[in-house]
Amino acid sequence: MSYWQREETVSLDEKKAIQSERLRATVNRVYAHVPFYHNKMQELGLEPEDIKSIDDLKYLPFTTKQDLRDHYPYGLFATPMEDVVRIHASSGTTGQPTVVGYTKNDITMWQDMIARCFTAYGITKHDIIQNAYGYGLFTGGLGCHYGSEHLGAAVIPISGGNTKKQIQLLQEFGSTVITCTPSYALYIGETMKNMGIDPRSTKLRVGVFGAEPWSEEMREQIESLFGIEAMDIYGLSEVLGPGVAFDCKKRTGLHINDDHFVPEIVDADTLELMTNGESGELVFTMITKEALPILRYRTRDITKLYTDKCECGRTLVRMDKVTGRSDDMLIIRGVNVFPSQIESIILKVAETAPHYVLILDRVNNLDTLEVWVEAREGMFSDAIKSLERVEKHITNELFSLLGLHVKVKLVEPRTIERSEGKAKRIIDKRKK
Ligand code: DLL
Repeated sequence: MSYWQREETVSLDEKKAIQSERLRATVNRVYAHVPFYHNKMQELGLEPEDIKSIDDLKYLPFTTKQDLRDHYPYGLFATPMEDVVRIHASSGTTGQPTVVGYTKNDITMWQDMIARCFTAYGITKHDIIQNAYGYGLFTGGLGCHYGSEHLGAAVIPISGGNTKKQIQLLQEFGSTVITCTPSYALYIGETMKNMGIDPRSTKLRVGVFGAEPWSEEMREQIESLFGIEAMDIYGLSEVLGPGVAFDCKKRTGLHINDDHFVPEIVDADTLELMTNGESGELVFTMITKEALPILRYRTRDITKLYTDKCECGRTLVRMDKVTGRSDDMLIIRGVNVFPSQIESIILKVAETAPHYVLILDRVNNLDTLEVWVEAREGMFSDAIKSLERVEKHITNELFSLLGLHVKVKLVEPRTIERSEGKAKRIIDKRKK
């Protein structure tokens, strides 16, 4: 078993000591340099000396995306701009983008976090990495790029999109690793098939997929489509970008790099701390970031934490695969539904392709949910009866999982919009 850094396997006592020291330093710094935290801590009657160890994390104030927006663009930075060497921003569908900054040390740390993930996936300097995450303000492209170089691998900076070119390079440059969103991987595989190219015929052996929720069923589909190992990478711009957490080969959850980002799980409504193994909103405190150290950032991602040691030897805390965000959770007639739950049912059905969209509407003051899913090639020439049979089967499966009647519509192959980055799976007509 190989690791990138010693900190991945330290004893829990040593980890606690590392975290406590780093937290104290961070709290001192933000108190001195970020008026937002200075004021918040004063309101709570907290002095930096009150935070003695990681156990005192719970006394610190939370930070939300709105707080970042309110201090747009650089108001929460803890270093002067002359020390900032990189700026990224998350697009966000509404309002201002969220701006994040990095010092030289932050970039070095980020490279190491990516190298940790890639090492756990079995990627080495001998690999050729086709980096199909978008380059630009999005953290995916440059984050994985610098990490790949740091590892010593050869990175192809193709960015997202340009699917025919992706396929050409996969074939001609001998890429052994591809990094992109899982939905884009499916799209590349599908395009290869349409061009008469077997997606299993390339040298690819590992895929590094993240930036959006994807189910275990989606993982199986991608693995069998390309004949590769599909590994999960998690992260968010406000905390770092890609590289906050990663799958290991044991696949018992994602290891969080908790010597840099300390996780907590809270009840999203009451903000009460949950115990390990309980599901709730993931919160991160960045204890080594220089430019933008955020205390108790509410991610909106829903997951659980596990502290027992993984068979891989890492002592980094694990979290469940993130299957949804609290703001993506659909509340349909009082029932909480995550798109990923629907995905896992659809992908088990042989007659459908892994492309779907959820359409929400309100009819006579009642929420309705329709699931449009593509039929596999050839299905549409079948009798209407067999289409109806498949629709009914999915409706029944969804009913037994969710207790909710969902209208399922099989649509013709290649009619649902494909994505080159994060997939858009929800059309909410109620918001109009
Ligand atoms: O998506 C960073 C990233 C780039 C991660 C490339 C992995 C690979 P944001 O655009 O700020 O950052 O979006 C962050 O995406 O809060 C999750 O809701 C979701 N997300 C990211 N990775 C995963 C994953 C990047 N592996 C938001 N599984 C996060 C599920 C994920 N959701």
